[in-house]
Amino acid sequence: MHATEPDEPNQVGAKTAFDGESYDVLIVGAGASGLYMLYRVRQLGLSVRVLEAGGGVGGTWYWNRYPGARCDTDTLEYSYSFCEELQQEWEWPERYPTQPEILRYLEHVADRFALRSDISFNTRAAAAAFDEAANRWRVRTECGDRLSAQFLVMATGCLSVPITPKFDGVDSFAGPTYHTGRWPHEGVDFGGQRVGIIGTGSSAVQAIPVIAEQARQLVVFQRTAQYTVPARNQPVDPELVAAIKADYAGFRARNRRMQSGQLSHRPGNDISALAVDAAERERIFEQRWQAGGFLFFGSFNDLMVNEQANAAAAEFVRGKIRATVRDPGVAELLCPAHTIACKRPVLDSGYFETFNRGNVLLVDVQAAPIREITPSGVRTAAAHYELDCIIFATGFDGMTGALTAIDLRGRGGVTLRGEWAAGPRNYLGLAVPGFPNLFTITGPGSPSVLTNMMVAIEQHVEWVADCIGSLREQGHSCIEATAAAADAWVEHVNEVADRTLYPTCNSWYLGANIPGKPRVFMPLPGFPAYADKCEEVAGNGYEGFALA
Ligand code: N01
Repeated sequence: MHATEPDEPNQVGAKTAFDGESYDVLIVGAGASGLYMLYRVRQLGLSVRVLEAGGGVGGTWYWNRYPGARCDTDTLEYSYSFCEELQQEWEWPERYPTQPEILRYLEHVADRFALRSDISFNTRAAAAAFDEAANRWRVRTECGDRLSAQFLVMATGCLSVPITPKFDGVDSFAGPTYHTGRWPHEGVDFGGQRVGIIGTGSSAVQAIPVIAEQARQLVVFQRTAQYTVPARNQPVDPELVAAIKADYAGFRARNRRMQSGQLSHRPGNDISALAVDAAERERIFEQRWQAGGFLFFGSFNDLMVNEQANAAAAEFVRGKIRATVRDPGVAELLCPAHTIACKRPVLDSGYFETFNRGNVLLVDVQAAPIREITPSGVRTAAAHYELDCIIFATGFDGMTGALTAIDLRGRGGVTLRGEWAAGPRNYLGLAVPGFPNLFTITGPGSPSVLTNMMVAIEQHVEWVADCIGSLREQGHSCIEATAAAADAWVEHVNEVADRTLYPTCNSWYLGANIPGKPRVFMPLPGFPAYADKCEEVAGNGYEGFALA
């Protein structure tokens, strides 16, 4: 039995009042990017509709309701900057916002700016084709609506298509199964249960300590051990809040000049890890470990470009794991061997400590892989584990998954799936040759997930809105990335990534979590140079684009 998805889209045939309507702009997705895109399009005075698969706004924060879910960017930075009153008035209680708080915030934004009237909920975009004769996108939803628009903006998120590995027997399990990315709205009571959780990525690392406190037994199936750094969540510091709010606009502007799009008030240490002796290196790592959060990854300026520097940071974290986990065998199993931070860095609240609990069992599924799911549990190559429920914390088809899930067809009926079969090919992570008037917010080839997502989203939305406004002002009806610009861009993204240690391990950044997905490093390391490039392109009359 599988837990049902919390929201089922309308069935084919159950058309809405918007069937047959045409708009200036159609937006797919009402998460943080879709909401802001809607707000900006309205400011242009254009007609617009948003198609949203879920039953409410929030995107990631609508779907990911697993226990312990919270953002790992500081609250004061993981929020919109476009409205001074909003950012002054909103009060975040803790250093990192919980999923319910972020959702409450996004719902507030939707209400405050009366955005809901232009959003069709429970409406999943199924297909979109560019009609060359009419110069319009024709969009079909799963419920059978047909809408059209001059511009189509994909605000579909970087991590919105959950992946459940195709384990043998996965449908035979007698108890409920859950995916962290599709958590039941009513929550789950794990009291008295034997719970299995597969995966040890960011979602699992947040969920495991919370579920361990509720469950009778928690069995953690780990394929790759995880480096995680203490989040050190705490109530927000009122003095810091006052200081930031005294000049919020300046704070946002400074964050937009940071590579991470955040932490301008706590910048990284701009020296090499190899420029200091071992004792000093240890002192700096320790200082940042105690401060908590992503500050650790700013201990030195070369952790992601120099193998020796990276190895020093990795060894520091392994030392912490060995000092925390009482059973030396379990501690060794929890010690990762790969490059630190080449998989998406993880922050935790008591993750390694959880393995000292009597009711938590760590199972190494790298040494003894999962063979099958049985009606009563999980069988690995070494043993069978009896379980009452199973949680798949197995991640997402990142960056491209939500775009290729929709049957997108450009000029001549060419499909995006086909065009991207060997990896995403686009210009600035924003536009795809052959797909005119289509924009992708935080698409592959842009910094997106390597940057504070709110900063990445605002930069993209503002660029796209300005672009649409400028096209209309100048009487252009069509914009399309050129093939040459896209080829050069893909080459640039690869070159930049290859100068770092990011491509050195199996991560979803590389598509390595999906069997058969081409191994291409998808996000671009390099905000704010990227934002400057986007400005330059626009300033040069949309260089690299063909305008008609
Ligand atoms: O997913 P993941 P996630 N057999 O892909 C394992 C963001 N996020 O949902 O590493 C056994 O990271 C897989 O093992 P391996 C954040 O960007 C942010 O946790 O591939 N195991 C891995 O351990 C994050 O990176 C926040 O060997 C299998 C796990 O499943 C992204 O979302 C919170 C397997 C998947 O980890 C995704 O995180 C949560 C198999 N067949 C998420 N297949 C915050 O802001 C996969 N695995 C805090």
